Amino acid sequence: MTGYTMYGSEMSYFSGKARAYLRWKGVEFTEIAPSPAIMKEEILPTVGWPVIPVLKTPDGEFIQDTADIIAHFEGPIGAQSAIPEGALQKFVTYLLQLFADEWMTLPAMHYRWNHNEDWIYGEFGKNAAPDGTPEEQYEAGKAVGSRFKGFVPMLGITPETAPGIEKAYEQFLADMSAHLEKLPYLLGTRASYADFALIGPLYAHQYRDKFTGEHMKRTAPKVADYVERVIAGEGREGELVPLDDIPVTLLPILKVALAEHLPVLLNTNEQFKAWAETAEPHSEVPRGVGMSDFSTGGCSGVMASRTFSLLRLQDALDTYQILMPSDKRRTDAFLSAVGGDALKTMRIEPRLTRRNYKLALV
Ligand SMILES: N[C@@H](CCC(=O)N[C@@H](CS)C(=O)NCC(=O)O)C(=O)O
Repeated sequence: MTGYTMYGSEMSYFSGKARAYLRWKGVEFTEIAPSPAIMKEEILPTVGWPVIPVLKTPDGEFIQDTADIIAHFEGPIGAQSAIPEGALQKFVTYLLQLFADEWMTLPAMHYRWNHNEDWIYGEFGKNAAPDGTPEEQYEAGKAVGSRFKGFVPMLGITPETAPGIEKAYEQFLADMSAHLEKLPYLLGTRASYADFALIGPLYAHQYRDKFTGEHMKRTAPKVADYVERVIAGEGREGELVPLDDIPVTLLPILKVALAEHLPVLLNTNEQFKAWAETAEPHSEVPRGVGMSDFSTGGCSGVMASRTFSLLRLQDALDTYQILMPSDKRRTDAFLSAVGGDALKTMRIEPRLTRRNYKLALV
């Protein structure tokens, strides 16, 4: 497993997820922050849109999407798998990925763009104009960063929702700190897939961004320590919790995640279904299919209904729908305990897939 190149960045949410996994898995890879030339000459002609992380294999194949990057190394290689074997732990892993990838974008983007804006422009600028003066780097960074800042309103991040986003994040830090009192990783004494997913929001934005990171280290040092361990690829030894159990200390996190995210997912699914009724078979799916009301930390707002979230949800539902009866009974009891009853009957129809690095109908 040599000769892999990951086009990624220290400032990028999903690069952190992929990097943590690749290190944990022991993959030899070189990470390169894509210059404008790499973006134009390598990523755009193959992947078709400007995105990171992108993994280039020794055969010259390009893999985009962190789930696909991880899947590339899981399975037949014979080494330790990141995905738990236990049915309930596997299902919860995909629920945690859904939360980490698709809901934690709220605090990540809020804190970056409302508390670290000037600082992050400087960071983007170090990549975009490595030889420039600090002023030139700031301007170059602003040109790059403006595109990402542009996502803030469609995530429903406004002055009205900001206090709720902060309240929910503080609650998450408290719940995660309580969990880490009991276990060093989400599902045991070793790291697994859900830990890599959580590193997406927790590393680049919540730990590495200057002011947010200082806040985490001051108020939730156990979470900061966890982030340092997972991003370093630690946690290869140890075990997952025996008997396919879910640590009770994860329940508060999952309850809030489902209470806040599920209404948005249900509404997005309805809007997606309505869109699909008139769509051509196998067509590309738009990134948004309308707007959804949401509530977080007691504040309400409106956000774009993002179709990609349904793909991550589909992975969780797929594991649920093939459960053996005894696993299903345990999983149903678990879902009732965390407020996830709606998932028992939910279907993504038509099914989603990824084609040519984009979301598409199967
Ligand atoms: N779901 C993808 C998302 C990748 C992604 O959103 N990357 C961000 C940077 S962290 C990006 O480049 N976004 C550009 C865009 O969304 O247009 C994954 O898991 O890899």
